[in-house]
Amino acid sequence: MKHTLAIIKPDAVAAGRAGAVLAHLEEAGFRIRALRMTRLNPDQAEAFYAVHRERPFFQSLVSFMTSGPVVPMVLEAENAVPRLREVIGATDPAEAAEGTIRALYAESKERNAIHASDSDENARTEIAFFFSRAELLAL
Ligand code: FUP
Repeated sequence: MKHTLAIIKPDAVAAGRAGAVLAHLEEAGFRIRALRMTRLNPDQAEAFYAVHRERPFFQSLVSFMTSGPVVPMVLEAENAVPRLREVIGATDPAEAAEGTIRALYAESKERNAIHASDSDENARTEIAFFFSRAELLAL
């Protein structure tokens, strides 16, 4: 699978790091194939993170993800899903490898700068969540 979904989260956008994150992704070899800036409402954030609904951090995560604009995008590379997971680093920036996006730009486990799909199946679902079939036909 050549495509995955990334979201630059509200902390990184608010900190003026969206451009730096995009540059990091391009330098890591990803092609940006679709991209927009949007702001999620609570229904959208809850639906996107539905698998985490029972987790103790769920409401806080929804509140954070709706706190400001986000930048969802479709990225292309060979083995896009595992490759992007490497480039973003661990969920907790304290555990993220040096030079990864989260090591560089994340503030905490919640305010961690970027989302990336964690499986090919989730990548398909998450890409379809943000981008229409018409937009994706150009890919
Ligand atoms: P990841 O796939 O690395 O984004 O991590 P998870 O799927 O485990 O978690 C999804 C999101 O939940 C994270 F990006 C941030 C949030 N989260 C918390 O806010 N607190 C936690 O303890 C764990 C995750």
